[in-house]
Amino acid sequence: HTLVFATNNKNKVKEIRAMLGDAFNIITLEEAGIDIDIPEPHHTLEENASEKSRTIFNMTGQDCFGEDTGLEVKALNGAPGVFSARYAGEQKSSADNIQKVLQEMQGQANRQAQFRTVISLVWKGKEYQFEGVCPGTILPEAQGGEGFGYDPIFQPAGADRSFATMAMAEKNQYSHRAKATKKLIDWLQANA
Ligand code: ITT
Ligand code: NA
Repeated sequence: HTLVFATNNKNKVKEIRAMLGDAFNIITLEEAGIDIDIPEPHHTLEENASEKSRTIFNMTGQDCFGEDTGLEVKALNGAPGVFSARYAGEQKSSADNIQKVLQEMQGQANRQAQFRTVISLVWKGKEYQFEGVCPGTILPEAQGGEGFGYDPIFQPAGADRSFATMAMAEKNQYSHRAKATKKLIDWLQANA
């Protein structure tokens, strides 16, 4: 089976490909020759994930999926959440986003946070969603050079160091994305 993955984030592709094995083949937007930045106009991960998969389904008619991910920090009332990609501003980098969270978390006793991924699959024109949550804490400073995004400041529950200190296979033992992808794979194996 072949699915188009409605993303422009190469790290997401790597992490999900590592889990899919041989049964399912994913084609990136780049490989499909589709050059668009899909808008994320909504205020929930669910709606933005839907926007990604439906936009690509409407363009290609192919089975496809997209995902939206957010870092939800308790002491920040769930921020950066759905705004994770542009928390420090539209043109800012991951390093800027990390700096903003670290600054807002200065002196905060409650460091609890979670990553949440919502995958939206469009299969034969119908939509299905799969959620993955990874609980953890925001570290006092950035740590490690692996991964991407907020990985240097997020320590998953059950580990003693950040996602950015982990090889991908180890991150996938804990991660939000891996949990949502597992549900996607289970669904595909049962229904595809
Ligand atoms: P799409 O093309 O799939 O939209 P994106 O990078 O814009 O890719 P999102 O809209 O889902 O992704 O934005 C989520 C942001 O949160 C993303 O830019 C990263 O900086 C961060 N992020 C997502 N997954 C992460 C992970 O597993 N670890 C650390 N940071 C992550
Ligand atoms: Na995006």
